[in-house]
Amino acid sequence: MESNSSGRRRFLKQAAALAGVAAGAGAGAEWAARGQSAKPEAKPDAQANGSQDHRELLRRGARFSVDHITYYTPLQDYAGFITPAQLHFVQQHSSHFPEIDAREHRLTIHGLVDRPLSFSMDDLKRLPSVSRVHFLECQGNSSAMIHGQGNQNMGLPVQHIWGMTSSSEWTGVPLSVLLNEAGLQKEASWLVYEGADPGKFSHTLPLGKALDDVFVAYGQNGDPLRVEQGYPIRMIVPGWEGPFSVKYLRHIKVADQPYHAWNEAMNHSIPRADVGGKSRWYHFQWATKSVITRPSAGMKLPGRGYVQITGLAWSGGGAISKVEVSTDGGRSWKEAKLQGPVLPKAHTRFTFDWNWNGEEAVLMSRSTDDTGDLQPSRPELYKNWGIPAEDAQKAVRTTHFNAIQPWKIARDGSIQDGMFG
Ligand SMILES: Nc1nc2c(c(=O)[nH]1)N[C@H]1C(S)=C(S)[C@@H](COP(=O)(O)O)O[C@H]1N2
Ligand SMILES: [Mo]
Repeated sequence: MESNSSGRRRFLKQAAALAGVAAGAGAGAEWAARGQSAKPEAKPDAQANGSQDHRELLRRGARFSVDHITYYTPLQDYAGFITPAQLHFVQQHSSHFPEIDAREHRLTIHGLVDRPLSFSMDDLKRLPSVSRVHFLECQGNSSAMIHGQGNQNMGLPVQHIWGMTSSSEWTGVPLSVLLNEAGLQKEASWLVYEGADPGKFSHTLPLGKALDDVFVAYGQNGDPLRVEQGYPIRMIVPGWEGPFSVKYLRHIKVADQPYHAWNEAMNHSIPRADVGGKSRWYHFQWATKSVITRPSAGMKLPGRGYVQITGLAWSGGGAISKVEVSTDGGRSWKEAKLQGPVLPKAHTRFTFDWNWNGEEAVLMSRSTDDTGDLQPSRPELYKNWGIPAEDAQKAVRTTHFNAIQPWKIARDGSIQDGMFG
């Protein structure tokens, strides 16, 4: 035990050093290269159950590579605060989606428990359930790299910049119910859990969050989960970065320390100037964000006059309490209307009445959540993160990005991404 744990510490130190080197040598470049190797005309085997129109919308932004499948939600093309399931974004770290026979699928709970357990889908559906609306968001969504100069996404619609977030009503069993069934031992303090996809996508979670509001979902907007969203079951970790919500969930191990699965320690670590260029592994909860989805980049205003501005706001910390809109690049702000229901850790729709006078304009939204957290501008965010001013124009790989999004409107009504000038 003694030698094991010191061995583990040694391993962690080496892993830390490696993560630092890998990130310094350009984990961002690797990410970008993946994007460039994309073949948007390719089609996955598992297909959305949507209409032809919906499929067309998704295909526009799809990216595929040997180890990665990405679909972006067309945020500009739906109303309300629930993302139609067939438009949900997809971030899959394997070449294809697993085809799982739900009748055979089992979820096991083992490790520091009194009774290791194995649940069938029928077992899970017999247990007390909850239905809750929550957003999911990839840790890389809307990041500086996506906006960066020379990046292929530059000037494309909001879908390609902000479309790695979606909101659904998820139904499932609270994880606390399952863990209580298994009986937690007193050293239990962390979970590590694994999906049944080819890459065995795994993640770590502190027990406090697991017992708070996490659940194992089998329903999405009243239907079974889509294959792309983790059929037959996935973890839902409300308000936290996407990778915590492991799809195709099959094993949960209760442990007394965090694990550092590949995607946590390597793939999803980021170098941070404010901690001396070291890599930071965990980011947990999303801060508050908002974005105007209409009008937005790639669209054209038909002429001066009335325009409804609309968008989405959310926070991993709670419910949205206020959204403000600026039409003059942040010089003045006015409060937008929130379309109910306004739910914690869920997208909230806002609207704002505007009369365009035909002159150049810069539209922005900024959200405040019920903990008082205010969405920062990009310079404010970089200041918080200790990113030097001379680097601020560079497309640094800053995941967990929540800066205010400017949309620049020209006199002819055309609209562009104004994040970098
Ligand atoms: N099993 C499994 N779970 C996973 C992933 C994966 O590749 N495999 N991707 C993670 C990441 S990085 C994100 S952002 C979310 C995306 O969920 P979605 O594909 O349902 O939108 O799932 C997470 N859970
Ligand atoms: Mo992600």
